[in-house]
Amino acid sequence: MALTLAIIGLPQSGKTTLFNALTKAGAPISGYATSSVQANVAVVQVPDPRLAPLAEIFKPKKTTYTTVEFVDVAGMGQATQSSKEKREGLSPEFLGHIRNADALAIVLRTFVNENVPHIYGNIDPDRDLDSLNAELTLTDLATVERRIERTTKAAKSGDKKYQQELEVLRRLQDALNELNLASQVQLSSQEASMLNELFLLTMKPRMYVLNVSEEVLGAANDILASIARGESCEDVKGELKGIVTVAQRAKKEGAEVVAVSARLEAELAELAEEDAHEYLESLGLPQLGADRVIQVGYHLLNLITFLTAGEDEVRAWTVTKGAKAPEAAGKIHSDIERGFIRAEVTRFEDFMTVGSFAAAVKKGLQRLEGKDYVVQDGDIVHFRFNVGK
Ligand SMILES: Nc1nc2c(ncn2[C@@H]2O[C@H](COP(=O)(O)OP(=O)(O)OP(=O)(O)O)[C@@H](O)[C@H]2O)c(=O)[nH]1
Ligand SMILES: [Mg+2]
Repeated sequence: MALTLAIIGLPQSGKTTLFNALTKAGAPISGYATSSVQANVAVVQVPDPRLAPLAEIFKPKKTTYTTVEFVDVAGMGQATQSSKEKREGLSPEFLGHIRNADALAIVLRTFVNENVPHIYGNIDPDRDLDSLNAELTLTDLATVERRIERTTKAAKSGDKKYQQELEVLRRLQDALNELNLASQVQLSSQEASMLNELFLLTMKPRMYVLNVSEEVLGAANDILASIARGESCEDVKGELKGIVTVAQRAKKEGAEVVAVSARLEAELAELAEEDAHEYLESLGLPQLGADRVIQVGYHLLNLITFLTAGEDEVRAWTVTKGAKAPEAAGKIHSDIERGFIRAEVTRFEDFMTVGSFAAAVKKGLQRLEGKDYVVQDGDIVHFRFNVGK
């Protein structure tokens, strides 16, 4: 099952435009709308520059990319406006869609477009993020308070487990009451796993997608790079100011941030790949923003890619960071996990310098790894296994 990123943001921030760009750039495998709340769902391929050169060498019958799922949900705006008075958080229909997401892609508008009014009357991504966060934290607060009620009753039995749980829930309650994100609360791994079943929205890993005007895209990318390096970028004007503020916030939170022009991306997605790349080059941009969003989203999910390569298929596979060789084998087939003997591992970069597995063995570039080997991103793996009788 593909892991899911929910695209959320204020009304008219460019969510659907981005979604369309993502699904075209990433070649949708499936797309459908669900339930009463309108949602667009699509599984997209994760762009991986390693597959094409491998396919060049192996000339396989099939090349297979890893995938992630994006959901574009309408409805947050209405919830934002009504619940401001009622302090009740998000509507249940909307929630259903984002509760189960593994991470959030939060679209923040900085683009100027006179034909697209902003619900708050002017452009201010920092305020918009506050507003979205308020919505999410209030929803989480309601969840936590319901749980506190239940746990308080259970704790009357004197069971220590419930006392502990209550203590953690109260800490969360205090943080959320101050409109802090649950992810900013210090928790031990045991405490964090205890909270998993609450599916808190502000616990989810998040990326900020700044939807910027096409004209400032280059400058926005420079700013993101500078801030990532720890520079301050105080001396900017206009639209760039908001971009700096969000980038600094992201850095403080440990969240990812990407700048795109959703409209430009949607237009580029209509072009043939070659034309799109030519156009990007003319703008001085290294890569499609949609590709960046997919790749950053993929890493946000704590996933890495290992590769298999042969004449039948060149393929990228997803495992969670830290997975050991047998678990990776199990992604291919449970028999391979069960009968795991060894993994022959060649680094992609090493393989490309020699061009074949035989040459890699000869040059000592292929390792034999056992069941405790932690698979690394970019490993080309061949599993030896034996399922016996
Ligand atoms: N200038 C400019 N306009 C954009 C950009 N992205 C989106 N728009 C326009 O903004 C409007 C809203 O875009 P949508 O993608 O529908 O926004 P949304 O967030 O899905 O809106 P709701 O689903 O109604 O909440 C459309 O008219 C888009 O053409 C952009 O990067 N630049
Ligand atoms: Mg939309």
